[in-house]
Amino acid sequence: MGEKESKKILLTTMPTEGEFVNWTTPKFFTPNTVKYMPLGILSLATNLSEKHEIIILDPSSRGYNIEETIEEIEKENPDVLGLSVPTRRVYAMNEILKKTSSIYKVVGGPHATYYADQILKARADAVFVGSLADLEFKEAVEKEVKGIVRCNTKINEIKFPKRDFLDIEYYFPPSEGVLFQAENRMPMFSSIGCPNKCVFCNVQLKRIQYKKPQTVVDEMEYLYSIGCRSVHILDDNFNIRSSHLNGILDEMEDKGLNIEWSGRGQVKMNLNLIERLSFNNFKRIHVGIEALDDDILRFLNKNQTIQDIEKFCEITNKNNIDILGYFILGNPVETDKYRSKLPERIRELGIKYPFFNILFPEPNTPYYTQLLNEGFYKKDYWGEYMRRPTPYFEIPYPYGEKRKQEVITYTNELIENFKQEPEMDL
Ligand code: B12
Repeated sequence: MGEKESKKILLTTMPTEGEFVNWTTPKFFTPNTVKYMPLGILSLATNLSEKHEIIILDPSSRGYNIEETIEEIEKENPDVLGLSVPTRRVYAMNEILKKTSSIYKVVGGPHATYYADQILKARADAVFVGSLADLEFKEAVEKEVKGIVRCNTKINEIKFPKRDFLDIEYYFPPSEGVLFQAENRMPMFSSIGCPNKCVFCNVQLKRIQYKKPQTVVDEMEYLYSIGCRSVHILDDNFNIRSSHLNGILDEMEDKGLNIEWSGRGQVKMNLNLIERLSFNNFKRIHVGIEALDDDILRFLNKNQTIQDIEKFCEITNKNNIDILGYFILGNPVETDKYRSKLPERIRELGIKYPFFNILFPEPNTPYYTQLLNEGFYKKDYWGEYMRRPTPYFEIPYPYGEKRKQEVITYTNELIENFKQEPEMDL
């Protein structure tokens, strides 16, 4: 096919079927109530040449299994098939690559960064490595580039993702069964990357890039125009840099934009900005608290102390911004005393929506490497699994089955204690 012709391009997320088991959120392995649009492939689609026909599939949100996903793809018979793959869905990726008939199949997303060679062996024609891939993908579609493509797209060189490739209303949160109410909430990203090196995180390599404030606020206005009434900035870490926040606030004030908004970031921020955020209709902040104990925070290499958490909570509450705090339980340095005091301390700090997770050794995390080095794991389970992914693989719990049950029971008790709705939320 020549460079000038229009192609049919199908971009898809991965179905959950067969994904490796992780005990992060114990009761709720398959969250389905809250759905988010797949921003990565929407961004790719928006930045392609307009001459192409583009189809977006989201089996991840739609709940399709692998077979249904393959059927949908085959029905469309695309010239280009693009898969967006998180590591835990590598089994589904392999099946889809094996059983679809597009002549040009490519893979991108978080899994591609670490496992490009294995993905090529699994029959992909090209693999896109790096955090933003829009410009490289655009070129590859025209030239059918093969092999590993190293990506270096800059955040301000691309257009923000258009949402109308998908049925927008399908993604609005329901009015029941959710942790908090936010009318027609939609996510967007204003930056990528994070400077911290927490041991449990598998995104250690991303260089930080910020969108221009003007583009951020243009995107908020666009979201409003398509029915959104609550914008969620779903960045890796949106509030590290004061000038980024001030820029957005200046722009919102200049334009008189008064939409409700929220964001995902860290407790260590310029606390002087909180009042101004609140004044500009900022309603809720999602932060990784992880633990209320300095030893645990140190173990996690979390760049914050109890004192930072306390100051942050005090000022945020004073300004009527709700706190959604993520916690990690099951740390090896956690004591019974710590656990029994935790609910009370969370209430004292005014963390309105505590969200409990269990420490999990994801592939490519410092925590997993540490478990290997210290002999808790006698072999490289993930290395082996990646060479031959089997459905629903479960890595053994590093501290034994008995301990695992204790941690799960205790975590579920905490969830009950706060009467959380059974739904994961980012
Ligand atoms: C927002 C977000 C979400 C949102 C939106 C996802 C999205 N963007 O499509 C929602 C809530 C849906 C989500 C869900 C999940 N997420 Co998420 N998510 C994120 C977060 C915070 C930011 C991603 C983002 O929007 N970036 C901005 C967009 C533009 O970039 P992008 O998605 O990376 O896409 C660019 C490139 O990766 C590349 N690319 C991506 N796909 C493809 C495909 C092709 C063909 C090509 C060429 C290129 C390409 O080009 C894109 C545009 O430049 C990241 C953290 C991070 N650091 O990346 C976690 C992260 C990606 N998520 C993660 C996980 C585990 C999940 C879930 C599996 C969780 C679950 N329990 O179900 C699901 C998978 C859903 C799916 N789409 O299949 C992990 C992945 C870990 C890993 N190594 O695999 C991350 C890294 C968080 C973490 N540290 O654990 N997520």
